[in-house]
Amino acid sequence: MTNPYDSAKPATTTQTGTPAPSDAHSLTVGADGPTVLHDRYLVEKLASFNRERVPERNPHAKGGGAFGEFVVTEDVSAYTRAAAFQPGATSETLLRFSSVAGEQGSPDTWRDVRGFALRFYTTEGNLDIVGNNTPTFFLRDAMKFPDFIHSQKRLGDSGLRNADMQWDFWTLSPETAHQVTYLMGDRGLPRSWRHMNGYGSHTYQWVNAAGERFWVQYHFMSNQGVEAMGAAEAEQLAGSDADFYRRDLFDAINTGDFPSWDVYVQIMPYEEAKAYRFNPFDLTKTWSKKDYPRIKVGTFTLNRNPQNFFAEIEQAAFSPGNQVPGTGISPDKMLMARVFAYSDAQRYRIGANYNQLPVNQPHAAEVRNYMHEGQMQFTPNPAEHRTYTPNSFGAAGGPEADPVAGVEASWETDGELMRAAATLHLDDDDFGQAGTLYRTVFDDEQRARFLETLTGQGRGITIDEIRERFFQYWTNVDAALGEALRRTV
Ligand code: HDE
Repeated sequence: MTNPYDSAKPATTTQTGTPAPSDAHSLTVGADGPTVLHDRYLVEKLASFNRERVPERNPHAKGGGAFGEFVVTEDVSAYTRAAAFQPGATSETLLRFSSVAGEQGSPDTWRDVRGFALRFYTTEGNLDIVGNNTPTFFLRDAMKFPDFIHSQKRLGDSGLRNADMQWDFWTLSPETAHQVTYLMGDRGLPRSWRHMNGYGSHTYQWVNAAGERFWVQYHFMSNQGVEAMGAAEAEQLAGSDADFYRRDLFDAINTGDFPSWDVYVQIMPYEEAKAYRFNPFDLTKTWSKKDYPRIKVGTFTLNRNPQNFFAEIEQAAFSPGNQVPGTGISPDKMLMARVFAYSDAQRYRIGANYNQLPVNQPHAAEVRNYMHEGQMQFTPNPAEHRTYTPNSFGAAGGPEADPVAGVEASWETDGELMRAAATLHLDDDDFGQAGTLYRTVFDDEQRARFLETLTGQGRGITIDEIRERFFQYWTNVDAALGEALRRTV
């Protein structure tokens, strides 16, 4: 193999293609004289350097990702007409993993929920299922989201993270108990991104070719198995290798050890939502797999690392609003707010035309609309294309909306406008499913690690009133657990 270091280097250029004079010397008066302002290459290079960072995601700043392929191996066409979910269909995918609370430079192995943002580049446009490695979330109303994230980040005066703040919020918001139980359990410290499951978390909607509607929960089951990392190892790695997960994924794919996940769905017939014992649109709850067993759809495999981390991962812009014909959202309050929030965040982080970046463009469908201009417009429309619709210029004049192809998920709704807690169903309460998770899903070793973690958490609380609520919160989850914590903390 020729030595790559022997090849003659191409000439560096300015951003407009002109050969660059030097990457070592500024333009000065004499070798030792003042630097002149008209050194455009120096100014261009320094100005570019000052603008290299886009605002990090808030939350989910730290992460990593890769591309791959999804193959449908089963027949779920009875439930959805989406082209990407038809038997034998294949779609390119992008998956970004992330942590939630940490900033971009934070250690991968801090205890946290992990983001699992999955994109299918389908022939009907991009489908994004932007979930986590947990099937639930802390909240059921978006109004509390900014406050929740603030409580997980840093105190206003010292800029420090703080256990009192975290547990003050959690113990004043009982709906968080199910997700906090996941967070303080093994899911909060995965062995790697490859060794964890992903979940859509919300209830979504599927619509089949006959127009019949179903409620859906997405599950992405790791074929690498689900493994946890011990707290001591995680703490050591937080110091010695802050990018442990990112490196693990990149190296695995580089060596051809391609991770894969099986895609499953739980399907609830449309009408059953009304009578289900839990509110099926309550993001803090799971659907019993006895009531609605997982149905396999196919498998996706990650087999290609990004060529450029910033361009393809830092600027990847996922949104739960990116649905395709045959899929859609549900009346889950949090999900509906996310449909607005993600594109708002991305217009701020990246710019008005962020969807024209290669990583965000559809890769298997065309873009045709009348949104022609705005900051950094990348792809001008054909000259004969009109800037408005309706117009009298036929196909050349531009596209026309298609109410059949573009049909969206829907549901019936009525009632007075109000601000109120969601109506709870028969078995709904904030601690029941958390208790079930602790008592029947965790095994003995997991329960022991869980108690150890909570003991450490409890010892970090310095305000008596919050500590007492901490004990009560866990007693509500499981009385024996609450008593044990009163002994150990
Ligand atoms: Fe996010 N979330 N979120 N979130 N979220 C963002 O998007 C938001 C929620 C999740 O790898 C942001 O571009 C609101 C639930 C992931 O690029 C932002 C609410 C779930 C990622 C945002 C939620 C998530 C994000 C940050 C309450 C799991 C990383 C910047 C309604 C089911 C995606 C950005 C990636 C990122 C808003 C709640 C998961 C600010 C308003 C619930 C995996 O738009």
